[in-house]
Amino acid sequence: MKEEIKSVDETFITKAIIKKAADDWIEFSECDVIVVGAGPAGLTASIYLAKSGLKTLVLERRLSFGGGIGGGGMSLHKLVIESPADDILREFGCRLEPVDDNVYVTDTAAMMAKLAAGAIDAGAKIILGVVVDDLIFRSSPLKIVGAVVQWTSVSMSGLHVDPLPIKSKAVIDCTGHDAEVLAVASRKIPELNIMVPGEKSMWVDLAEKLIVENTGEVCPGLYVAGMAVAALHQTPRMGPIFGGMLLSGKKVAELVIEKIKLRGNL
Ligand code: 48F
Repeated sequence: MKEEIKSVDETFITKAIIKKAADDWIEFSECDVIVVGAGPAGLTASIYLAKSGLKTLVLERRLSFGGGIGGGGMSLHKLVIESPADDILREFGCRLEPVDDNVYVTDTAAMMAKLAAGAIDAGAKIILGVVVDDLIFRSSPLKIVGAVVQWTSVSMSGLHVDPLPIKSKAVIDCTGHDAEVLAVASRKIPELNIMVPGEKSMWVDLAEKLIVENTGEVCPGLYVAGMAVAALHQTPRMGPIFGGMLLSGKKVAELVIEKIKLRGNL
């Protein structure tokens, strides 16, 4: 005989959600790393950051993760991955189909799901529906010490609602083509001398190489990975080939882990 469905009072649902969400926000209001954007670069970075034991918070504007993965190439549900980035996807159980020597194709849905599951299983906290619209900074020495967060829905409404600050040892801009966090830093903290000229037109091989090469620290406490690197360094775009995004995410994680360990904070 089937068990009867458990009866749950309406206000119990309300209280459980508010209490548990508040617990998370309080817990993560001070963390090791804030990753802004849950696209391929942000998800990959958060996997390795969380695996290393760092308290990692991923803040994503949309109500879904994956960023540009879901759109595949011109909305076709496949993406191209070149080696050695295929190893990263294999590590998280994503199936790859070889199409040439060291070149593979995967399903967009599989890649989104496997990277996100990898990050969550490693211990990263992903919060959807929030936008990072500013940074917290200190001078002497000049450094970034956190990010400022607003609900996406509030931000879209145009209502005047003050956001909330979250402190961290590092903030990583993984916001993609518009490099939104760096753009804010450039506009609102001019002493950082950050310029965001935007990416160049397509040149796949060069783009993939330069994305990984230029991934790294922008100023103390602020890092960049993924397509935001191209916007910062005015390097070419590459379209729906994703090896560079994954390798960039992994590289930034390694740099942040190294830096935080060096500071003796871990
Ligand atoms: O755009 P996105 O996928 O960036 P990425 O990780 O990868 C780029 C590729 O998708 C593709 C490409 C590579 O071949 O050219 O375009 O560099 O993911 C960025 C994520 O950041 C979120 C956005 O919704 C997306 O999911 N995002 C952008 N700005 C903010 C943000 C913000 N200010 N606050 C929170 N999330």
